[in-house]
Amino acid sequence: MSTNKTFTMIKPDAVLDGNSGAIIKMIEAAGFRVVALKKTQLTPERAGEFYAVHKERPFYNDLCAYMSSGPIVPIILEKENAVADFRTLIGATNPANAEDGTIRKLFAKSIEANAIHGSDSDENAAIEGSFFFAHTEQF
Ligand code: RTP
Ligand code: MG
Repeated sequence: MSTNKTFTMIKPDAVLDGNSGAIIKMIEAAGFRVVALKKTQLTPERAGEFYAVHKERPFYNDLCAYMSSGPIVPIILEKENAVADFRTLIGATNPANAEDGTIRKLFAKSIEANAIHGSDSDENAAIEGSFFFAHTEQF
């Protein structure tokens, strides 16, 4: 079996609501293995760097303010077909459109405060994972 990695982060709304444990439990129950995990907080500048791809989007400034407003839990995960399967597990960006049983359907508050991030490609998963974790922190 060949596995690959994805990167996720539990966003400030979900961490502050005390939902980190329930979300990690769902992730592990879906067959993902935790490779690296911690709790930290982004500065607005680092949030801007993480979401630089969205620089020209109208929601960029709000997103950077929100993502630096409280603690986050970044996690590297491993599984067969990790990136695509994880996007299925979290559901649509807007929780109003998310399928029943997805993490965003269960825990997201709004299109912005949507509980969790999921990488959109293998390449971005590697870039995003190394944004938060040294190689010596990944097992
Ligand atoms: P993510 O990158 O966080 O996994 O989310 P995604 O791929 O489903 O959505 P993306 O288009 O990459 O947007 C990144 C994050 O920006 C916020 N957002 N706000 N106000 C808005 O219209 C809006 N649209 C997106 C969300 O927090 C989204 O997850
Ligand atoms: Mg995205």
